[in-house]
This record gives sequence, C-alpha cells and structure tokens, in this order.
Amino acid sequence: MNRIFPEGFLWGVATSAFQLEGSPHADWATWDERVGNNPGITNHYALYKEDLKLLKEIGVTAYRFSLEWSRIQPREDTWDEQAIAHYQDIVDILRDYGIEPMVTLHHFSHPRWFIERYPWHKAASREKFLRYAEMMASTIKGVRSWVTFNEPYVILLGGYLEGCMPPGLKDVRRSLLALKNIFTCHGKAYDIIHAYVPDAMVSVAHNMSVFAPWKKWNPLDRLLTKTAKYFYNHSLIDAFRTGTFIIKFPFSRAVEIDVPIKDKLDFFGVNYYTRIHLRFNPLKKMGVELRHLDLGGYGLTDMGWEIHPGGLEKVLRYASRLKKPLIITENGIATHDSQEKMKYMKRHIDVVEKSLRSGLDVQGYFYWTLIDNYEWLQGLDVRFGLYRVDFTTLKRIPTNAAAYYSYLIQSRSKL
Ligand code: IFM
Repeated sequence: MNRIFPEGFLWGVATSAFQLEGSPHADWATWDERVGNNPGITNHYALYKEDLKLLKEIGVTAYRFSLEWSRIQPREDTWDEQAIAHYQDIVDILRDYGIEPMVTLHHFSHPRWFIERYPWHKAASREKFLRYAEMMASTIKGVRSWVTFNEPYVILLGGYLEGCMPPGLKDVRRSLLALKNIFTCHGKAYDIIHAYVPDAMVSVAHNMSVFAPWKKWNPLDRLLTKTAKYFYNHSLIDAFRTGTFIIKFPFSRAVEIDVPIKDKLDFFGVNYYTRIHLRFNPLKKMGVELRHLDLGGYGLTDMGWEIHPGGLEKVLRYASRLKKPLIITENGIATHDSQEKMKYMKRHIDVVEKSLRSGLDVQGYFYWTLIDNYEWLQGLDVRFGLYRVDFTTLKRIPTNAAAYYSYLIQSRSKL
C-alpha cells in the first residue's frame, strides 16, 4: 500500500527569532517601545538549549527558525561572531537530535541601521541584504532548507501601505519599489545559497488566506473578493511562474514589474491561518471593509480570525500550479484553550491528509508555534504556543496540544 504521508514528510514546528529573543539592535525594538512590550521576555536566546529539548520531547522531524539579522550584523560594518556561533549551535543541536533545520533569513525585523539608511524602497537595500545572505549561506553549516523572506506581502502591506510595521510608510509608489527590491533579493539569494549549498531547498513563506464576499449576492463584494484573492494570494505565485508581478485593481491600468524570480524555488512555503470576508464600504480606506465571520461554525481565534480548515486545501491547490513540492511553513491558533488548539491542529492536518489523497505534493507541515511569544502588534496577550510560558517565572508548561501533536505525528506517519 502507498503511504499517504510520504517518507521524509517534515513534521515541524516554526518560530521566529525576534518573537522569542527580541534584539536591542532591531528596528522592531524601537517600534515595540510604542506598545510597551518586551519581545525578549521568553529569554529564549539564553534558554535555547532547554527549548530545543522540547522539540525532541514532541518528536518533530523538522524545525523552522529564523536568524536575527540585527544580532548578526548589529552595525553596518560589524559581524558578531558570537551571534553567528549561537545560531550554528542551534543547527548542530538539531542535527544531533535528527531534526531537519529550516532557516529563515528574514522574518520581519531588520537591523536599525538598515531600516534607517537603506529601507527596502532604496536600491542599496539589495546589496546590504545580499551581503548578509551570502555571509549566512557561506558560514552556517548543515542547513539544506532555506526561506529567504517570511510573508513578503505582509512586509509590504504592513511597512508600506498600512504603516503599522517598520518602516511605517503609507506610500504606494515606494511599496512597488520595495516589492521589486525584496523579490530581486529573493532571486539573487536563491543563486547565492545554491552556490554554497548545491542541494539546497529554497523558498519564500507566502501568507495565504481564503477570501469570500460578505454578501454573496452583492456584485461589489464579489468584485472585491476576486481582486483580493488575485492580489494577495495569486499574484506572487504567478510572478514565480512568469517573472512578472502584475498589479491590477478594478478600473485602473495594470502595473507590471519584472523581477528575476522565474522558477527560483525548490519548494513553495505556504503560511495559512484563516478566511476573510470582504465588503465594499465607501466610508473605508480604498472602499474595503474586512471582517472575520464564523460562517463555518468552527469559531474565531483569540486574534479574532475565523477558523476555516477547508481553506488550506484551496490555497494549496492554487499553489500547486508552481509544480513544486508544497510545505505548510506555518499554521496555528491563538487561544488560551488547549482543547481548541488540539481541534484546530487536527482539523488542518486532516485537510493535509485529504490534499495528499487528492494528489497534491505536500511535503511538510510546521505548527506555529513552539512556546508562547511576542506576537507583533498584539504583544504578549495572545498565546500560540504548544508550551505555555509563564512570563514571570519563564517556566515552559506543556499544553495538552504538545502531547497531542506527538500523537498525531506518530499516528499519521504510519498512514
Ligand atoms: O506570529 C506570526 C508570524 O510571525 C508570521 N505569521 C503569522 C504568525 C501569527 O500571526
């Protein structure tokens, strides 16, 4: 009998450095002072060995984590050898445990000097990022799987259109320049990584959501939905197929941006969390109002996001046009209730199983996330972790979902 979950399927957990470690040299550190939180509160930078043991305890076969660029290059002309050795140690420990490392080069945060002098809309950003990418690809040993950018569209929306993430701009023209620079960096970093790691597997992690009209009968809601689906989910995938981003809004001329990324992928990383309903509302910015409605009856998470497991198959199906192996690089729920966490996890893994049965080439699933941590604009209030962190004693307390994930990994691996 053929296996449903292929041999070597990556059963993983995903994290990001800044959310666990903070960093005094990062742009988000100043950003964060505004909301009064402490991203380094879990003290993972010091306690990483203990935290990596948790991965072993769960029985994952892979671990996705990011390198904190601002620790590695705290000043433009300074590489911090100790920080590099720290991340190398993480890789070595994972290898000892038989856990496959997947390294993200860029997960939202930047060194302050970079965002102050070379933000993404400036052409010089490319050279600075690529120096860092080359330094990492040539120095860190034992890593085959790489993610260049986590959620590049979230960086652009948050940093350049909504202004809620660094560099805090609301500027369409500069967002397009930033798009060109970020994806050019992906294309070039892809080649750089392959030059040092010939059998590397390189991708971005693309955040995909399901979009639906608020009122199905309303043609404007339907038009908005179609536009959002194309713009947020599909345009990036199409650009990896063609080498051109086509940005097209209703009643306006399309903007075409050529980028050297055609086929620069060895797998495709999908981050999936939720479904979003849209309605046309002339009183809102650009006429768009978003809402999470609990139409499927699975409920809303503590982020207010609709739980919609079926959507995972939809987004994977569109991504399969790339004809690359697909890996779910993030999927998880913010909740204080471990029962809900278990249900969310099972329902999404069931969809992965269904997708595999229907012939989709899915090669991994990474649960977001290992321990409770700093959730960007929401700070410390929401809890995504398989382990709850008591932020006063720093104790990591397993939720039932940690043991349940072990069980799912073991039982599904046998299928
Ligand atoms: O915590 C984030 C992560 O940094 C990127 N993807 C979504 C997660 C949950 O919001």
